[in-house]
Amino acid sequence: MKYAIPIMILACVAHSLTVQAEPDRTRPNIILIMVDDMGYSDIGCYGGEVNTPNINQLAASGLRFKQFYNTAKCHTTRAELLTGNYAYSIGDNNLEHGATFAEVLRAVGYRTIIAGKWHQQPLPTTRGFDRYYGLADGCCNFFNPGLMARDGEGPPGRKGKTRVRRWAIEDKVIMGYTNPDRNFYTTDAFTSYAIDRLEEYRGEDKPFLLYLPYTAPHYPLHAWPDDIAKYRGKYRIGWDAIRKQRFERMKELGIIGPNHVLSTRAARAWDTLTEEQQDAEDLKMAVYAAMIDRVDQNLGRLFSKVKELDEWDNTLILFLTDNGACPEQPNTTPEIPPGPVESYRTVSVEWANASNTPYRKFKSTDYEGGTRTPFIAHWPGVIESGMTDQVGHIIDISATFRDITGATYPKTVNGKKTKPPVGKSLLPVFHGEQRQPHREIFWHFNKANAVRQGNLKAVRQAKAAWELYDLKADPSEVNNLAKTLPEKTSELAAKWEAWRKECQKRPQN
Ligand SMILES: [Ca+2]
Repeated sequence: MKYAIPIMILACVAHSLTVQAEPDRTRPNIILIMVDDMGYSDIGCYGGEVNTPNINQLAASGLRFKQFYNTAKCHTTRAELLTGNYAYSIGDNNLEHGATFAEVLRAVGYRTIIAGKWHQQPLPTTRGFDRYYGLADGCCNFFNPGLMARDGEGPPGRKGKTRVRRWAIEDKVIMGYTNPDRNFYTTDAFTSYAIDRLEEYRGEDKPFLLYLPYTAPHYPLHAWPDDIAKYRGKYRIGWDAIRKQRFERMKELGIIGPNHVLSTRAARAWDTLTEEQQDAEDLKMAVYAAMIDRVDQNLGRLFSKVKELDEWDNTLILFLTDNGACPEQPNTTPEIPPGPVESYRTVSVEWANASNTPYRKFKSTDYEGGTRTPFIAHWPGVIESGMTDQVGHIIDISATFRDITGATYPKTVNGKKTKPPVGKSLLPVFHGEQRQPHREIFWHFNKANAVRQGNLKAVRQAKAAWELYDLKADPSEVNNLAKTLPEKTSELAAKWEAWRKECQKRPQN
């Protein structure tokens, strides 16, 4: 017994050293920016030709992740990002067994603001956010999310005649929101709301959390004419040339390495199109680029505000996309070209393929073209500029916030027990250290399934046979190893099935 006390003391000291590391600073402000359905290589700092100087500047003085993942779909990404747990583990549409990072951070004194796309039930104001403005639904018309035509305009383009989009201002739902101001455009409006809130809370003795999930560049293709004009004609070289150009630029930047190859083109060769078709395709991609350009312009406005408030040096900024570029084709106004409020158009499959250069496939699949996201972390004085190959996932973001602030994950939220979160803090990576990686990372959306263990990844679509890729030797997923390594393939498939069963277990209240 005489050694019991010293051993206990040693154990306590060891515990405090490993678990209760001091946070870097006293609770920085946090801005989490997410774009919607944007491909891996659209922005300049990841190899794209779209003009994104503000995001590029963030990347130049921040950390770029080369292997960071989302869930390949809008609402599941939001569920996992917000709660730090897998979507089907906590309730993918209502987060009923998870705590949002707003709930977590508000409990340690944060002012919590969201402007943009929520895509969950119920509203953010019931899930830890003090203030909300935006689209509670999945997508909408950028100029007029409602049903009513405004003076001088035709009826707003919509996905379907019966489709009414859920909008909200604070805790009030508005089914079909029409703003009479002809200068209304969602990307601008979300940013203005965010800037106004930062101004409103200027001088408040609280750090802020600003979650800014933009709806751009998700369809419909809507942009201001001046922004479209900057890109009109630039895409006449076609998707084959754009893919090659991006691939070379990504190699030059170091975003991809010597083992990357350009995956096979998704569909039509550009030179099989008529001149008229090529012109129509050029317009589609010009509008898409203009939408991303507009996000960047708005981030310039936001960053100026943060600097004016003298908060820039104490603000962690994260930027990512919620899933890969989208091949869906709900073109409900084929007779109206993309751009204006009356249209409802999408990019072609081939452009989505180019957006995901060099990776295969798209949104809603668990191939790298669906799940790999550009991810930039910027925090003056803490994060040094550079790039990292360390693998991360959006479930890690909530864990990172808790690690930085010392906040804890509540055991219950709104009377429901939470499941313990599975994300791991990115703070060691921010510090330039090698972190202990996840043993496995899992994906599941609808018919898309995948698991990554080290560099090996098993993936399948629509219950087809599992495929196996070595992402170190073959990051573009062109060489299926399932027949060469059948035992490993089966082992990973079994892990995925076991994980799926674990997700279905819900805590009993
Ligand atoms: Ca999306």
